[in-house]
Amino acid sequence: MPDGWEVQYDLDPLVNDANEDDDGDGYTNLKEYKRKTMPDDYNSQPSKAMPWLPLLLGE
Ligand SMILES: [Ca+2]
Ligand SMILES: [Ca+2]
Repeated sequence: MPDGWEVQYDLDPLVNDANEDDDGDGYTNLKEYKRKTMPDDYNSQPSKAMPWLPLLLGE
């Protein structure tokens, strides 16, 4: 994840926190980044209207 993105959401660019889930919404920081949702906001989650997206992203 780009450092600028991490700083924007109060994540630490020096730590590999891609697999952390800071806001506890069930999506890792990396997944939130890929889906352009907010990793520090529980209510900002990847849309469940696009169940095919993980396939597209190779997850
Ligand atoms: Ca999360
Ligand atoms: Ca979130």
